[in-house]
Amino acid sequence: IAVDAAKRTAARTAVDQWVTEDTKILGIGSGSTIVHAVQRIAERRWKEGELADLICVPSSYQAHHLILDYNLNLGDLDRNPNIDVSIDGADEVDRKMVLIKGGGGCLLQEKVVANCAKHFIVVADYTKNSARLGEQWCRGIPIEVAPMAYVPIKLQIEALFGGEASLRMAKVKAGPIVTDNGNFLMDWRFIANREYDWAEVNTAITMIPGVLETGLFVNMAHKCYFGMADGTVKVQN
Ligand code: DER
Repeated sequence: IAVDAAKRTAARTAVDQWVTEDTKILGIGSGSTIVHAVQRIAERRWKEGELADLICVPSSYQAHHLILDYNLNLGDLDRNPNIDVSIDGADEVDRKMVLIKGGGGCLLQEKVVANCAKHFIVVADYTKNSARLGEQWCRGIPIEVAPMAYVPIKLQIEALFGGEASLRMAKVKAGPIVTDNGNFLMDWRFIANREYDWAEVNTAITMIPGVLETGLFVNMAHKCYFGMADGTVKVQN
């Protein structure tokens, strides 16, 4: 329960600091932490009569339904490409603010929405706060790929950077997970004690034909709010 309480504290703190009456367009991330952020926005909208004009742009079907469930104004990038603030979770954050995202399989739209935002704010519990990537998150770096290309992509990533890239299989559906965009997901378990230049890795993997997006968010996060086990919030810039 401590982890969920930490997610809640981080999310509510970030919303109250970054969503003001001047915030016109807000990007909504995906996962469990962002639910607390949307609940805080809904509380301020419907209990405190604030944020009536706020437009929320989703980064997944989950975020889309979350916005509708709380009767917030639903936007999209066709009409609202200039996002003021985007708030999203992360699977891990290192000391240089490199993020691993995609644990929930929504990394492609999340990265697009985050890129459209003037400020990209990450909200997370203390288990995501690492000195270096891989310290706590052991499921590897998610990569969204075109279904027909996943084997050559696997071979090329392993040849370039070592480790093992595997297709993410569904649990309550036979076969591989299919993303909101109709693609496959791979998880690349990199070599734990090897020093990687994550900007270089992100670029190299993204350039492999058939790769749509990686879950490496390099130089994107503006601030990260970590909910700590003692109920406090630690802010990392
Ligand atoms: O899949 C994602 O990118 C999610 O944002 C994930 O990174 C965070 O999910 P959580 O808030 O449920 O931990």
